[in-house]
Amino acid sequence: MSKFKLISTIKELPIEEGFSPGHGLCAGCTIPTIIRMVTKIAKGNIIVVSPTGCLEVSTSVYPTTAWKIPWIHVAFENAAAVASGVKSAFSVLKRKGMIVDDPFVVVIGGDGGTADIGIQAMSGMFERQDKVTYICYDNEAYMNTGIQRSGATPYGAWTTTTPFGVKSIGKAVLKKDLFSIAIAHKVKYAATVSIGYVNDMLKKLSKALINTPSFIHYLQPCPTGWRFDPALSVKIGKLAVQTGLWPLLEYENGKVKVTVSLTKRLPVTEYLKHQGRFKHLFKKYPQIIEELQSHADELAEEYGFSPLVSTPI
Ligand SMILES: Cc1ncc(C[n+]2csc(CCOP(=O)(O)OP(=O)(O)O)c2C)c(N)n1
Ligand SMILES: [Mg+2]
Repeated sequence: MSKFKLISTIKELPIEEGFSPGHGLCAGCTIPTIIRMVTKIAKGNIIVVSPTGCLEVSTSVYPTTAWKIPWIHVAFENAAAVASGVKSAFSVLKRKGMIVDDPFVVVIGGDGGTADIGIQAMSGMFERQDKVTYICYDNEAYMNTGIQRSGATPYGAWTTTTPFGVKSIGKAVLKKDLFSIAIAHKVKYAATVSIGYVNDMLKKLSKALINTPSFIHYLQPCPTGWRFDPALSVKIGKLAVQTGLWPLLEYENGKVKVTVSLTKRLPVTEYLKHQGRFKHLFKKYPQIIEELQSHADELAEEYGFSPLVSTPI
């Protein structure tokens, strides 16, 4: 990988595509964006492994495929294990002089496949320090099966399995912290990314490919499951960051640092109000909004963000 170049702007990306537009993902879904980025950064020298999820069902309907690079669909439980096996097979070919450059091996899976069903294989892969990058696109529920809650669904959110009602606020427990879980394994590199901050994302994807094992946690605004206008995906990705609910972080050389610091922090309502999955909080459960604000305030204190501003930026 000696010729590998760190990319930090869209202009530097090669023109060749690793993923074609003929897929069935929803309007406003930004999973294709991160895939196009990572396949371009790798200059096509990449093998992707995916568990089941929106990405898989929408890009590989027999007899078609949207993938222009080698892609393997496997079960939830073994995506990371399969990736480890693929990487070690190529390492052996390289050691024997049969290939010059072994490909980047990347798992791209949803939050259900990562935080819940596939976490054991991912943990093993990190613990063994296998040279694989794991990207979790986090749309905060089991979306392709009909919007069921996952371990990554946020506090207070409606899903079909966390309905709101007289006695229910929606999901009653907090979102699982995948970034910290990855760091606890002493991975070489981990980062959180957002579609609202594309250059930050490009830099982090570049670093993640060459500093393995690595973990990228991508907040994936989902118009269908979060109930918002598909035109707003990028705006919602930005608002998640600007309210302090989705801090843009990076872990390398054993330290966590903030990559986009907030000089103007918005109230969490600016993020919540666009999304139907939080509508009941405004009508019936204002105390949950206050709790979410306190959570954002705690994160702001931890990461040194500014006090709240009351008007949108
Ligand atoms: C072991 C197993 N359990 C359940 C399923 C059914 N199933 C298919 S996709 C899916 C949800 C995946 O959620 P996530 O990983 O968040 O991906 P998304 O659909 O949101 O993209 C489930 C439960 C399955 N295929 N295999
Ligand atoms: Mg999901």
